[in-house]
Amino acid sequence: QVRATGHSYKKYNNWETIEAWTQQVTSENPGLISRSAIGSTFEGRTMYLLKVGKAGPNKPAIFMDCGFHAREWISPAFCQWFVREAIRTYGHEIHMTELLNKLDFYVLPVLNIDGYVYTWTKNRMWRKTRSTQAGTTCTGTDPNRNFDAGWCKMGASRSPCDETYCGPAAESERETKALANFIRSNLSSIKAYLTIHSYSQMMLYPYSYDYKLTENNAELNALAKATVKELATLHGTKYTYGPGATTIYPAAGGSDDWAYDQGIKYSFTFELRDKGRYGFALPESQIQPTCEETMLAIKHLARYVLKH
Ligand code: ING
Ligand code: ZN
Repeated sequence: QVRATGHSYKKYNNWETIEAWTQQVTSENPGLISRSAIGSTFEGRTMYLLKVGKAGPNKPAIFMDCGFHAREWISPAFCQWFVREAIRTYGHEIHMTELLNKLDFYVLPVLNIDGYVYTWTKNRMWRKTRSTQAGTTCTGTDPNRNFDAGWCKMGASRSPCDETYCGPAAESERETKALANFIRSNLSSIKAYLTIHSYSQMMLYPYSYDYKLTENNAELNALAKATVKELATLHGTKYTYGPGATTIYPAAGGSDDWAYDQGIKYSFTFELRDKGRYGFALPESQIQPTCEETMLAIKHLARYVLKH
């Protein structure tokens, strides 16, 4: 069977297509988008990062990544959708225009590229990276258990064959190391960290590695409440929200907890649609409604961050 290789925002795109899209969207929108590489994956693929915003001095930034877990295909679809909406509505819609004039969005379309490729070619339900190591025949580390935030202390496994394997050490994966290095190097500008997963319809904030609450828990709670309310205005999609440990499950080594402890006070994990009917295999017919409602949430959050 032959599948057209052209890019579509309403379809799931393979990595080859997404990679070509990062090049094309950048060259077609030079005043709004620039592309850099933050590293490469275990299998040698380039990790492209898009910077979306109108050029200006000393702008604050929001970092957003997609595709941590290979099988969560709606996540990379959302990062692509976000970039399109930014370029499509800049100069036409007042809120997007103000956002892009006053801050930059760093968008990492797929963190776990090797895993994503594997879900297209070998196993649709793969979650982890594709790194190998001496002493085991099992492949892959869970990138969202691999950050230096209570690393492997709970809700993670030290067994390389498990789905939540935390890796041989924190930041052992080339992909998580690249992301962490980029954030460490840009801490003075990054005001918010957003990481997009699926599924469950939840908006989570730290902590997941401990039952303790953050210093700004009340603010994060109020912001999450308002954000999921905004999301629901479009299609009535209901999200729950709260600290990760008590809202989904305790899990150490997550990127949102790590970013928060680096000093990024607005740090959230989004779990997009659905609640389990299709799960990771969310039909392509739901890409548009899911991305449209999530846009409302991200724009609401970004406006809040800009004002605070
Ligand atoms: N859920 C996340 C996971 O990595 C999570 C939940 C969020 C854990 C934040 C730790 C920190 O298990 C999915 N669906 O991947
Ligand atoms: Zn995930």
